Amino acid sequence: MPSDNSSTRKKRRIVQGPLPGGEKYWAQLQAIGHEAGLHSVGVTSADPLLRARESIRHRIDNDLVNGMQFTFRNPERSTTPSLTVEGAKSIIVGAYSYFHGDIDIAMQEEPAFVARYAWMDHQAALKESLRAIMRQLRDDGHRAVVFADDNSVVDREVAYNAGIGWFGKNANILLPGAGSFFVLGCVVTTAELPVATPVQDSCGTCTRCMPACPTEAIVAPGVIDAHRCLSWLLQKPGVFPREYREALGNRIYGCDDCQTSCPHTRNLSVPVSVGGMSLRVALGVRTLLTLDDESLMEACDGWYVHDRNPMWIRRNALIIAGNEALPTDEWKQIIGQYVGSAEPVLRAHAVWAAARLGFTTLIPVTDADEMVRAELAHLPTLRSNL
Ligand code: B12
Ligand code: SF4
Ligand code: SF4
Repeated sequence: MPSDNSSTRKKRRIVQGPLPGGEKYWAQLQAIGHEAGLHSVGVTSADPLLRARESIRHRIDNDLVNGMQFTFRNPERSTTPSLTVEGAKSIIVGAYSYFHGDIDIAMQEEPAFVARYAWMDHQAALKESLRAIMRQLRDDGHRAVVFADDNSVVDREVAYNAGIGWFGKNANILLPGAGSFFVLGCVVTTAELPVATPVQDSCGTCTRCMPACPTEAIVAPGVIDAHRCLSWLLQKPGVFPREYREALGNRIYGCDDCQTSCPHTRNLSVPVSVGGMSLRVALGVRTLLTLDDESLMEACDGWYVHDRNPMWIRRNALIIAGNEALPTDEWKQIIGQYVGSAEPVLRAHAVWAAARLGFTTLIPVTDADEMVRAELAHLPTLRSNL
């Protein structure tokens, strides 16, 4: 997802004399960030992120990446701010709350839950706030570019360095007194600014998030195994690992368990107003499985969907159906349609759902595709609550 790295040179004003920097200037920029809606604003140097680079290499070497690209594709670039913004001296980091309290949903059908960070486009709101700082820097003659959830910067590492929060054992950055329901982004700039001191660890002896993870994906404090993390498995193309399908429950995008189990996040989250915008807390599973391609992609707007192919959302929805649907005639018809799909991936997950719901007459003896045959050889038993 490219950020705001449109021609910086064009927008930068030519200013005579020394450019502003230092403590007073930083206080002014910080105030602009707060005014624009950022909960916390910090600053660090634009030096290479050597610890993050080492961690990324460690994840790659220890087979914890499971096909993720993001910052793992080009670790050198993602951890060298000056390769992204020439002459970069400082990184201003902002945190934007995505906590909207708890919302009751009344749905006519089985809900498929969306993790809080995707209830609305929080990244857009975050970037808008960061742009207020960027504009001031550019007006003053500095180079300045906004990044958020972009592969050019490791957001959590710069947030930690900028004194925004500490690294929780759940790998998230937790803000003192406010928890981790925050998206993070930054402005990489040529301005020279005073560097913050990192926040001290406040996890202490707590380890609650580790056993709270439904798939035991937190394999060491701060280390996530992407072979197990539901958040990644929902995005990754291919067969959803059989051993984690039941644990997926009714999640359709993202997972919040390692955060909702955290006492800091659960008790101290800072609610943010959405200004009349609607929140996408959950979508109906039946709806997801019956919409046409275009409407489905619209319903899931803003999500990372591999190759923008709605098939991956349907694959995930079929697993939720196997976990949550009741064995009614309507469901039999829906699952039956997917058992007859031209896409092997959908047939494979549909036979799994059919077995969970006890629709044995829908399940073929064999299939032309190897992936589906593998499913047929490992069918689950009827769901225990049916
Ligand atoms: C790849 C990625 C993922 C992957 C992998 C996550 C991971 N932990 O590596 C997947 C798809 C699984 C994922 C899931 C989520 N993600 Co994500 N993700 C990213 C992305 C694109 C890159 C992260 C990265 O580079 N990881 C590389 C590894 C090496 O970094 P790390 O795990 O943070 O490692 C650090 C720690 O280990 C620490 N460290 C070193 N030594 C020690 C020792 C101890 C004891 C500890 C505790 C830490 C520690 O230093 C390392 C280097 O910084 C960033 C955006 C970006 N451009 O940065 C968003 C980002 C990290 N994700 C974010 C969010 C919101 C999520 C989810 C909560 C979404 C959801 N609800 O499903 C989950 C949380 C899962 C989790 N527990 O981490 C936010 C985090 C906000 C925050 N407050 O921390 C980010 C920053 C996006 C954004 N701009 O807001 N994500
Ligand atoms: S996001 Fe969910 S699956 Fe991933 S580490 Fe956290 S609790 Fe585990
Ligand atoms: S649950 Fe405990 S260990 Fe995990 S991030 Fe929160 S405070 Fe740290």
